[in-house]
Amino acid sequence: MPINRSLAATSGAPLRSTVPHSKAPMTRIREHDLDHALATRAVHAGQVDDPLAGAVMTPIYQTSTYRQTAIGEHKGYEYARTQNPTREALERNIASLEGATYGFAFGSGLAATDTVLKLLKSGDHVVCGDNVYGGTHRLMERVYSAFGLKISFVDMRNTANIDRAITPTTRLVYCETPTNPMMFLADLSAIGDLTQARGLLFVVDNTFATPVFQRPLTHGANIVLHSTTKYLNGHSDMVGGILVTSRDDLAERIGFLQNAAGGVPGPMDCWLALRGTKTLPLRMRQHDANGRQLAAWLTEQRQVTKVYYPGLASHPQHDLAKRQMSGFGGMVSFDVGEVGLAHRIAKSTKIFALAESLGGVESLIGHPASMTHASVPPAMRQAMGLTDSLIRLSCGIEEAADLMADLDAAFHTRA
Ligand code: P1T
Repeated sequence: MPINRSLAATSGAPLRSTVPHSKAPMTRIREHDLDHALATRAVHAGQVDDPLAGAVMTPIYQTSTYRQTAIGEHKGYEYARTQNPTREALERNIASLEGATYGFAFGSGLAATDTVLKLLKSGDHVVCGDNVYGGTHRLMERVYSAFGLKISFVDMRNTANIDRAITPTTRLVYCETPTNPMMFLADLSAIGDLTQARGLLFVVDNTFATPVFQRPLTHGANIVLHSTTKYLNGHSDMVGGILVTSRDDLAERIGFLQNAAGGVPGPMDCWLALRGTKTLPLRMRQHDANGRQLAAWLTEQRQVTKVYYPGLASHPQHDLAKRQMSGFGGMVSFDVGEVGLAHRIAKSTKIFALAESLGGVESLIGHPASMTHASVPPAMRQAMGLTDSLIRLSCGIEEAADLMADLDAAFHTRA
């Protein structure tokens, strides 16, 4: 089947807006955006050709507004907070990869999480994984609790913990799997069944696995969230987030919030993310291969007391990982049992850059206790095994042997 990317197929190119002011803008995939296999969709889904010059790449519509031919007469684009063709291409592309109907891009992953929490109201209760990105924890605890949301943080490795935490005011279950940085898994199908039976919203942050390795909507999730800053962009050159869903009612409300609260990304960042997703399946293969090799190598190092990677047969949830993921990715955490050694390793690598973030082509090393998860209370960190001697690796796409040699040299740096 030919790939249809005409602008008319995108928007219907109406002369009059299809989005009345009272209605939310909703970016919906077109039927043909679900044609073909994932790797083909990564390159083509959601894109539009440039109607002016026929540019093969979706242009960056770097504009804040659009000319109207008469009052209320336009091509479906009025103001760039509400609609932008580059953003819509990205929203359709990632919705297609996740098998969703609608996509909504935001200025950061946390802005996407913020929008999820705005679906709720004061007094509502959220059951959230106890191990989530530190910023997600901080947003819930330090921002939304002041607006009357009640949050319970539970260990989602055991679905029964979620069941036990549910109260009559529970509205939402918020889950990361694999988790950042402990690489704990949650059983998506089991939680999908539970939330459906209890009438709760089920939101999954799929940033670590990406749709290449895991598609939460097929397990009963209602909304999938990404920090597009990470693997989807893959080149560490923008910050963004996205929500995708197939539910019309949720799409309408998220679209309303995207426009009403305005946490949208700029077109340049959307374009960078869109360029990234074209190579996502290719990059994930190499991240995964490097993740597997490095995790296995780490288990053999005498300085390493523990390795956290779902692709290891020794991972307590390896069977679940094999069931719900088709690859394990490039994130590996390990403990060296001694804070001083962790600090020495983190500052001594040459290829691995000591930096926040993850998912880029370049390898990064991080110290979660003082970096990404510094805002999580120390007692909570300790309880889940997130010690001060834990190191997190984002394995890039470099040669695995070079990465191992880099770590090996860092392991042997003298105090
Ligand atoms: O940084 P931002 O684009 O706002 O995304 C937030 C976010 C959401 N979900 C997960 C799983 C994340 O890892 C993040 C951001 N994480 C880092 C910056 C980090 O180094 O872990």
